[in-house]
Amino acid sequence: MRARDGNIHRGRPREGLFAMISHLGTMPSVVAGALLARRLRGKMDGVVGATCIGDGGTSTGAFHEGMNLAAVERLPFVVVVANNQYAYSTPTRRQYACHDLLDRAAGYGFAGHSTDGTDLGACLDTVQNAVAAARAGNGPQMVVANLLRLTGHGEHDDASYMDPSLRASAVGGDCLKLARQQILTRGWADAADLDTWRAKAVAQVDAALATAQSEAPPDPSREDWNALSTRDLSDQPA
Ligand SMILES: Cc1ncc(C[n+]2csc(CCOP(=O)(O)OP(=O)(O)O)c2C)c(N)n1
Ligand SMILES: [Mg+2]
Repeated sequence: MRARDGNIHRGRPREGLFAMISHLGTMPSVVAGALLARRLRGKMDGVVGATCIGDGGTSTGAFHEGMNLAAVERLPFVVVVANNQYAYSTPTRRQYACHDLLDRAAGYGFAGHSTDGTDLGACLDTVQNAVAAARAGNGPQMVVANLLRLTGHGEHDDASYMDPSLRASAVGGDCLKLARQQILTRGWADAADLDTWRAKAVAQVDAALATAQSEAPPDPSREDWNALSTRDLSDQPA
């Protein structure tokens, strides 16, 4: 990102990867719109559109509009909700009044799937089934993965508001540690490989950080970096 933007705003629209929009709830509308555009051009050929969102994001008006459009148009659309029990500091009991976020799937006309968000294998199976169902013409699919956000929302948030009993509950496992265990148990990779990949990733992050920190700060009147791989899709400096 050349330190110019948050690390989740990159995209490659020509390859069908849209840069995430920070305004919560908008991505379902963007993905549904893209799917509709493909259909109108007669280019569906098995394509499935997917996006993910947090529990807090599901309360926005934009989320509702996107979900409704996807359902009415019966688009091959998959939305994965990471229900991590908090939106910033807002606990889920202050976020929604339905029993389970999955209850909303039926209201929208989506098929619903619940999964243990701390279980890598369960997540892979659930998302794979949802994608297959969407691809097979069964309309939009909503996956709700339950887990606990073990840190704050961002670096600035120490998560001191978090109910400590949640850590000991079924959702409280550390996804990364559990995934490592599962990968080893299932023989998908061995410990030496995992350690090497981790060390390589850490080195890459350290190098990127050092590069970003050694560069001059961006000059807004000259800077032409942008999050999209296709420059013609964004405004250029005068
Ligand atoms: C439309 C809109 N309103 C408010 C915000 C500010 N905001 C950013 S993240 C966030 C909480 C999101 O909660 P959740 O989706 O559960 O994500 P998590 O905190 O678990 O990462 C809020 C309110 C925003 N980005 N967009
Ligand atoms: Mg959340």
